[in-house]
Amino acid sequence: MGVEAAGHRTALQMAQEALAGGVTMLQLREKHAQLKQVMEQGKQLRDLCREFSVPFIVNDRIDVALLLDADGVHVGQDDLPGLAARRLLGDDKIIGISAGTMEEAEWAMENGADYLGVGPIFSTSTKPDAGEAIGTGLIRDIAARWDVPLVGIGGINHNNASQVIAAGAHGVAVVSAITQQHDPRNAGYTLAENVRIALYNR
Ligand code: TZP
Ligand code: MG
Repeated sequence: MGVEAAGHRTALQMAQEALAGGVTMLQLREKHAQLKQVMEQGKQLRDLCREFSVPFIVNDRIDVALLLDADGVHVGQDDLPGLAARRLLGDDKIIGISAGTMEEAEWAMENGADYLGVGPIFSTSTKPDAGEAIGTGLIRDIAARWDVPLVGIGGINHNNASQVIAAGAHGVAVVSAITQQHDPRNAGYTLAENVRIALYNR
């Protein structure tokens, strides 16, 4: 969820609808806006997540996560390492780390990841530098090696989420499957429901 949301909705309205639909975690992902604006929006998103009892995660920025008293941070392979994030945030916060290869997954595990974000599973236009789609094989391979929560990301929607869960993911992370939809609340509901059904059937 970026500060600039799609269409006529603000990021806060979009988040409110997605949460009302039943999404189970929200990440503040903003790469371009001024930090004072990110902090302001972040406070509102954090308070909203607290109302819905849903964890609020900040992407990339450990400083912002700390200042907002977020529930955790998500770091990529180019961001501050997980162990450094842990020193700053402490043991009670969630630290998620991205992995697109087994080597990156190893690094993430060595860095104390609480969950791995694995992708891009399918092709995506939301993140132009995400690289080629990797499919669900890496999720299968990581799940066979470690007992760590896995979250698939990249081109996931209510139609293909079940494939990701069937491969061994515990959840999915999406941008466009909610933010680019006419009815984000219903999109969030359908996605969460399909994930629950796929987890039940695994
Ligand atoms: N990291 C890997 S793919 C991706 C990120 C942030 C973008 C996901 O967006 P979408 O619209 O769900 O494909
Ligand atoms: Mg990052």
